[in-house]
Amino acid sequence: MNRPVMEGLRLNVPAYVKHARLVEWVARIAALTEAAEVYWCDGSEAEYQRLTEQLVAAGTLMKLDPARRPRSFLARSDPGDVARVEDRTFICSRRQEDAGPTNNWMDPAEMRALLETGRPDGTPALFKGAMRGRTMYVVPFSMGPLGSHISHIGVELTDSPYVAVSMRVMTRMGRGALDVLGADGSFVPCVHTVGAPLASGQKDVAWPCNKTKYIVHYPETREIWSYGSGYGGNALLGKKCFALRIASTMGRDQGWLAEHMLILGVTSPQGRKYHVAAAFPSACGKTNFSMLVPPAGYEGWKVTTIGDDIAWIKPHADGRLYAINPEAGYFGVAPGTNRHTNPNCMDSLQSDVIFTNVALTDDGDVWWEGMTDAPPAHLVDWQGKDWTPAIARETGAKAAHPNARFTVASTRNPVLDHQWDDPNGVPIDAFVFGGRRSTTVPLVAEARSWAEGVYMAATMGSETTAAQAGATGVVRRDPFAMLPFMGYHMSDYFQHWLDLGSRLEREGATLPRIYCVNWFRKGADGRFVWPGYGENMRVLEWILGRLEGKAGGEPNAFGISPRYDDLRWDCLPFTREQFASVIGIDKAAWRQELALHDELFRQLAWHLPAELPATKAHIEERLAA
Ligand code: SAT
Ligand code: MN
Repeated sequence: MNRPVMEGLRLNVPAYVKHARLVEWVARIAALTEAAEVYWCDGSEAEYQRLTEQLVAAGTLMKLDPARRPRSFLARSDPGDVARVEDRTFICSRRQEDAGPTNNWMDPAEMRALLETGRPDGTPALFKGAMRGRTMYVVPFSMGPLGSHISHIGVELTDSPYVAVSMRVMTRMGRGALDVLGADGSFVPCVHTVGAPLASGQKDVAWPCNKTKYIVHYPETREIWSYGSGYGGNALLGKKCFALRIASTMGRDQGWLAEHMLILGVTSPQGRKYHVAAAFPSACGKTNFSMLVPPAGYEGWKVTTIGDDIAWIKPHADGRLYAINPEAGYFGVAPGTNRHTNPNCMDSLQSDVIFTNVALTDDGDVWWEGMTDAPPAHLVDWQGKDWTPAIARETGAKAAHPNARFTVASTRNPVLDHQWDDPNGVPIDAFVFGGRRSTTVPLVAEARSWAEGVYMAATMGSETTAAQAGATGVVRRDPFAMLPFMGYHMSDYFQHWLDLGSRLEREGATLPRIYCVNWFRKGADGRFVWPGYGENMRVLEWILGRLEGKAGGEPNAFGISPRYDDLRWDCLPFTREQFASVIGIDKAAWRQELALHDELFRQLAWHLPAELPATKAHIEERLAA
């Protein structure tokens, strides 16, 4: 193979790389960004060691105490780079209506001028020279088990070694992915720069980034370009950018689903196993649900994790939908995680973790709000400042940023499902959709049909969290928990779900049932009524009982919900009154809720499937009855 050597820059292509188009693209991006060096990641343990040591020397990572938190690190981001930036995220489809009203859109030619080629008025392209003084890492990765027919390959070019090491934790990264790619396999090209070129002799900062940020997707050519941020979904491009925004358009074109869903296995004491895929917005407990510990009274039940954030779901020849977790690690919210809310997660975090924006204890360990009842007497907060409970009382300063994260490999999880890496995936028995709603939406409701389930998912609302930049606690519609992650028009996506369901039904398949849940209703005292976490097992058991035709329920204006006696209450003091307050349908609240659904449908009027307003009319009739 022809191995290009550019002037002043060796591409350093390893002998095992056989893919000419990949090498040409690497050469083109290295030339555009004027990277000082090119390094191909092989994904080995030795490489991870070397890069993390280099990051420690650069001050980006701090090594935690090797006895308390072996092989673990703390990173502190720039205070201006702490979350996903939805207002800087673009879907650049050729036609604006294909991006839809819920996405930012720019004409692809205009965006390319801005990022790659320079504008007619002479403004230089943002990526021109953006990696000057930095190494460009070539990061090949597989989303999904290596070689699985459900998986896809991506290659990220990044000038952030923090991103390179994080991608090793979060994906099947390295040589194995290139082996799957072979000489001419297809891959999703992902270009990432922190947008902080270094002049010769200029000293670097611990967390380079740029105030200007662009997270850009070209759905037609399946490309991702990300500028200016080093954080999470803005920078680990396999995650939201590829596995949701680009993959959703691949799924539309190819007849499958890319969803913001955890996948769990649940096994009864009799040994029957089911698989549930559940969608919740960011920071609403997907990781906790996927690692649920069954409570007292549920001896012999087992919940195992396949994935905690993203599911790729494809119809199989047997008529069922099979899901894989495209990721290989967890990028989860630390604050609020503790031995009560998620003991399996706490166990996963004992070693081999990269923490970002949590607090540092005086003995070289980590802490975050909610980790223990009482905070340590002294900490260094996520911005590197002294923190004490007294300072917190006075100023309200949080020790950890509310969106502080851990990055850890799935294989650290003590309840990892034995099929988590199965190339065939697992067959899905039920879909669950849940928002964070302090009122209105019941604890659980079963859809009477696929279309009613799509309606529940499409009209889902949730109170915003710290996972996205902007105000928190505001209810916004978040259809399928996909609002920030859709790669095309939301209405076409609803249609895609409906079409897939009717196609499978026509073919005689038994579709997964669809459920809507809400763990977050609050009482008059402003506190959550439902205990949540492990107790969610009771709802899960009801769902499985419904699948088996054993559990009772009562038809409601909105789906079918359990009566008090349809759930098992062993070992949980939870009164009928409390239950009524989390399951009840308040007619006045629902009239207001439906008005909000109308607002959503008006916004999405273009291509909105007729089934949705029709389903709404049925709900209205039942409310009036
Ligand atoms: O930063 S991420 O987008 O990866 C996390 C999230 O919001 O779910
Ligand atoms: Mn997520």
